[in-house]
Amino acid sequence: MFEKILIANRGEIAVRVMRACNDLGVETVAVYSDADKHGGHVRYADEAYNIGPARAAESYLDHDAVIEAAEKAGADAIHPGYGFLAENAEFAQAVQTTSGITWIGPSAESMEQAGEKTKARKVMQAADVPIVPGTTEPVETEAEVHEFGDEHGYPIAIKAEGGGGGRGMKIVQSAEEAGDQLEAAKREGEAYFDNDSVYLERYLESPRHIEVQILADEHGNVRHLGERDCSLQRRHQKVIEEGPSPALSSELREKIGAAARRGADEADYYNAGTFEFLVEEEDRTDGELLGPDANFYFLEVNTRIQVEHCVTEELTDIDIVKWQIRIAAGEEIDFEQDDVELEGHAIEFRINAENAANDFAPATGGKLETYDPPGGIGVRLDDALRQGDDLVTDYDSMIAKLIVHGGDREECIARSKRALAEYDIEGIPTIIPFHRLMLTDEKFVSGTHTTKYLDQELDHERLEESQERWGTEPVPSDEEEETVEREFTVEVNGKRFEVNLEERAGLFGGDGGGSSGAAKRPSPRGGGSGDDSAAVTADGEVVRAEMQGTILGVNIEEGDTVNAGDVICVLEAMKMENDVIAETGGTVAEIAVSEGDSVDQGDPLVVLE
Ligand code: MV4
Repeated sequence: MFEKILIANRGEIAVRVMRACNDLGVETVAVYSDADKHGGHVRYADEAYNIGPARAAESYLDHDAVIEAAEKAGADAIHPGYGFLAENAEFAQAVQTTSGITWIGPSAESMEQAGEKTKARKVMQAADVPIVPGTTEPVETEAEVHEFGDEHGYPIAIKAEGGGGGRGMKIVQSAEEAGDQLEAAKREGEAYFDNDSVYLERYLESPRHIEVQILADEHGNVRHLGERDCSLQRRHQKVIEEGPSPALSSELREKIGAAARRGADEADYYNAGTFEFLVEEEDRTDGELLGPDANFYFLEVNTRIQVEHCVTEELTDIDIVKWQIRIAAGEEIDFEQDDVELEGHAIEFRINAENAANDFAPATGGKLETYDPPGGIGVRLDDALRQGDDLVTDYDSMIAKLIVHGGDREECIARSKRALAEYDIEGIPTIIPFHRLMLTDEKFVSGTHTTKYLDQELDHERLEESQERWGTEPVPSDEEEETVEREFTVEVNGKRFEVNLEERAGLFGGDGGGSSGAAKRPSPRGGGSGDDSAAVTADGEVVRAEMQGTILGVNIEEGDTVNAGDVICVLEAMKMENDVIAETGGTVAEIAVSEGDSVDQGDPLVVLE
């Protein structure tokens, strides 16, 4: 076993990995940027090294800085967590070739292979794992797209060889669109992944997103730990994950799990990994499940521990992170496939510092005035923050994960309602109100939601209502005067009452209003920095950066017409490439950024007229 592991990450996942280290009796080393000097992961570690400025490219993504810190600390292994360097084959290779330091993850070769989509499709095909009907070689011409459409029908997905996770995919609805979409897909592939190679798949209109957790060692043992259902997504960002899938029969579950196992075996894959599948929905009556003949197709492999791994840990009682470390240390998996049993039901809620009623706008700052997480039976919290901490907004907006376990889905949902009601956070907005809404949502509760549900079907008004009812921040309004809520406790005839008073914010000058976090005056979206009105001059709908990051590419030019839902530009943040999407259609009046620009949260990007 290793003696000391450096965790090349921050926040909750860094603490999660350190907890596994502690359980194994291994010392921990944190790295941190200037923005994270007081970070929870720094507090938790045995020792910690500053590796650079807030900008991730100069700290958490700096290969040399991370490896140097490991050498300085005398660490004998590096765990990358998720995001940042976790799926960077070049970094894995650099760690592997540094003497005395082991990479905790799959081989650099596996990571590279998973990144090349047609390669991965070929390997799966060889292992008899169904892939989405389509090509396993790149396509070049419009004629090839037409030919595919004639044979398989429309719509067709054109995907970038280097894509994944919601990027580099174009949908062709009819033969007339083939030429334009092929060109667009190639252009995006070239701009974002340095690779204009694209391939084709039949586009499934409303699939479920099912992923299978794999653990494999370097001695040829491959186990699957069941599946997670991640169908509840907003613009490719997962918000709630659960397992087992409420849609699969046990026969179908076994088939998909066995397929993932064959795939991992064929690819000589080791360490933890996730095999993603699309499962085609069918017309189902209440309580009916997808049977063994339902269509399922391999989509891609994630070569890292995932945010939602905890769902599987709760179901199987297997510590996946601990196994990642043991496998990297050369140990052999000591349980058989038949020993893996899924116990009950688990749901994970991502606690993001965002306001769901305001288009999930991330908080631009704030302090955890109150942080009082839930507990009790079936409740697990993975977090790194504590009451009194300032919110760090330089990376992503996820501050914690609540994972709830129950004997069945019904008990799990009841416990989830209870746990989310217990969760008391003040000083920053969170999407707890959104989660509480989902737990009363007919579609979610019945388990019939698909990947389209949040983006296309959920009524925005219900988000506002839930925010009003359960949120600590007011629903944004167009009115100038915001109200501030203050809580008082009174006793009337010996009985205790909690009283909320609403007052106009203007009545409080400065911070003369005491210490309640709830009394903070909310800043209107994008208005935080005050000086950004100078950056754009055109009138119209200003599209702003949702997070700090780097502009990887701009897809539009001034004068272009865009439709709602079009990708305007791509913003890299936390190593993830995020599409910036037009909320409304319009004409591009002004473009405030260009490729390579570094932007802060709230900065204007584009003005639409
Ligand atoms: C698809 C698809 C339908 N048909 N491919 C989106 C992320 C990228 N990694 C693959 N994605 C999809 N590929 C075919 N042939 C639908 C999606 C998709 C999706 C997939 C998983 C989870 C959420 C999604 C949301 C929208 C679209």
